[in-house]
Amino acid sequence: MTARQRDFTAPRVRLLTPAGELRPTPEAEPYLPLVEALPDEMLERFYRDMVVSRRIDIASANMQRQGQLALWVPSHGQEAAQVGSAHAARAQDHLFPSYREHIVGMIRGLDPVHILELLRGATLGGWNPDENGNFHLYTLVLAAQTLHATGYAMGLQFDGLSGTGEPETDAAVLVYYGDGATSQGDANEALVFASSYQTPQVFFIQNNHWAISVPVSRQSRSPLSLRGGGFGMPGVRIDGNDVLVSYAVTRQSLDEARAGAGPSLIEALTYRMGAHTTADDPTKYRADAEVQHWAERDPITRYRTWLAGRGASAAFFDDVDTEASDVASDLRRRALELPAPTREKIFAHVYSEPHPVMAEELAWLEAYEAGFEGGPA
Ligand SMILES: Cc1ncc(C[n+]2csc(CCOP(=O)(O)OP(=O)(O)O)c2C)c(N)n1
Ligand SMILES: [Mg+2]
Repeated sequence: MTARQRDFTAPRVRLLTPAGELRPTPEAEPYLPLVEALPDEMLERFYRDMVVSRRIDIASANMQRQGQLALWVPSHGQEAAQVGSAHAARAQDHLFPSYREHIVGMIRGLDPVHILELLRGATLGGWNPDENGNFHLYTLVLAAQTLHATGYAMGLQFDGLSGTGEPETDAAVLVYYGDGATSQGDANEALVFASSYQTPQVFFIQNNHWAISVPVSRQSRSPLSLRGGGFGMPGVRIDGNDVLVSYAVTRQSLDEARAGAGPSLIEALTYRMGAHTTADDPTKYRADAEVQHWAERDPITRYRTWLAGRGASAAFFDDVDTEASDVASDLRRRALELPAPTREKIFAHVYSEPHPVMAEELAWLEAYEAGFEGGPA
């Protein structure tokens, strides 16, 4: 045996077992007080948000199948990772999503109709993060948001908006990306800069085990949480289907980042139960047994069991179901009413001043479309 390291393992930090029992693993013990400090309303809110997320997922996937959305990006199975971590952020923090974090945006105050607007092709842009809880734009270019986030965190630091010792105003950055995105150069460059400048930042990897049809086992031979240590920052691997640990570990990491302790990395082990997007068919590349294994670790079921065990009533669960249905049907109704963008809008914001090429292209498009009037559709 040579001195070369061959053992690459990391414990999975967990508070809530798949059976819904609060039984912290040894590494999770220090996080327990953060959960014990949560009021009942917050614990109930976690459940509500996870159920709302799942209902919106179903309603939106249906809309895509009915031809009302160009695409839907499901988050079924990842509700605990997203809801727990989103609630860990403070109002002044900045969140940089990839493209699957719909409920994170909603928790920050984004009206989800703006997400459907994008996926319906009814807008040519996104939303203003300043008016939407510092929830930044979706980024389809894998891992690009990790660099945006690190740049933003450096800016916070240079502007003296973090690490001053004022917990109510010090800000931090939380950036989401996937297991596949960890292979991008951008993700690695972001880790280098974050570590070099000790940015106030948390990297949150949702390891849902697949990058479309490529399994995470192909992309990394060691737990992704170990990448933190390789770049000189703490890394922790959590059970991403446990909303309590997702909340507590992210809370602690963001608190430390705001206080000036530098960046850290969280790998949330979870599973994408559905397709990558509605354009994907996962039955072509993954085994039913694997999906079944994860179905038995469902984040909502385990949390519901725990809540019921500590006294949540049947009426509470019924109310949440009703509310989630209402939110989803209201969203659907509003999405169907979204006006299509006018053809002028495509050209209007390319340059700040009128531009002859834009005028020429608009005239061409108008003439082209006029050619269909009265003729074949
Ligand atoms: C730079 C870049 N390369 C490739 C793609 C195509 N692509 C879109 S999603 C995806 C897989 C991403 O997997 P992961 O990071 O694990 O996130 P997940 O979709 O599983 O949440 C790929 C390869 C892309 N969008 N951007
Ligand atoms: Mg993935």
